[in-house]
Amino acid sequence: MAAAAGPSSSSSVKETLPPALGSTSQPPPVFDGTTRLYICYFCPFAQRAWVTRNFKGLQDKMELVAIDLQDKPAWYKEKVYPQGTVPSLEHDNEVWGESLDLIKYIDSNFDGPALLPEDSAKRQFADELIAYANAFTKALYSPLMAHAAVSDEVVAALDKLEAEMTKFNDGPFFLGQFSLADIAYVTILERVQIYYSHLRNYDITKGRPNLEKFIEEMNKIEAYTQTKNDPLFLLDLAQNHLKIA
Ligand SMILES: N[C@@H](CCC(=O)N[C@@H](CS)C(=O)NCC(=O)O)C(=O)O
Repeated sequence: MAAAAGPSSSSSVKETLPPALGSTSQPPPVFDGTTRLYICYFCPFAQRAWVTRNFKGLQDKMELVAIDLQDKPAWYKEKVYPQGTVPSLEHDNEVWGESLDLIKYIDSNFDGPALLPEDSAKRQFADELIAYANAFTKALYSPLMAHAAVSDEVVAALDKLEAEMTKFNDGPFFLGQFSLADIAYVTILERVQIYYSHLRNYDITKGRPNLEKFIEEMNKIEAYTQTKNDPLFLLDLAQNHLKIA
């Protein structure tokens, strides 16, 4: 299947991103009716919501507010999202969070191309894949944070994704069409590919052609590529802040 083209794919102009707000920045006029997506430019969870927004062509309807997590403004927790994490979405006088819930919320409540298939078997599989995304993230990050070798659990988690990608035999995406399931994994894969390559000399795509093709096709989708960071910057950030090694 050819790369899916979201509305943002028609333009190669990179959106001008607002500067990240820190502890001395004024808050936006919260609950004034504007829909705002609070993110951090380097956060894989926030990136899921950001890709969803871009793919649905919501750039003009959902304002990005970038938070500087290294100098977090107190008002973010006090006025916007008591959990204090990104992403969160201010919409209709309420604030929604948790990236995997949020991407479903954005898909269901806003215009733009549907990011879940109609087919009920595929929808059920999408739910299963999305539900597994946190466990996958933990499986891949844990050995890096524990400074441990590539474990059987890492290999098994990657092999599981590789196998899931052929379930409906219409790749390169999990469900034939580009969907929330792809968004749930791609921002994590982007990072672990860099970390494992640099820190373990381990290529996560080696012997996993579906995964390799998936990453290749994702890199043709502008809604995603516009949210990517420099690989070495991500590596440095994770080494310094997550203490991965
Ligand atoms: N389970 C949450 C995790 C969100 C999360 O942990 N985000 C991090 C940034 S990557 C965060 O906001 N941390 C709070 C902080 O650094 O103060 C989700 O999926 O939305």
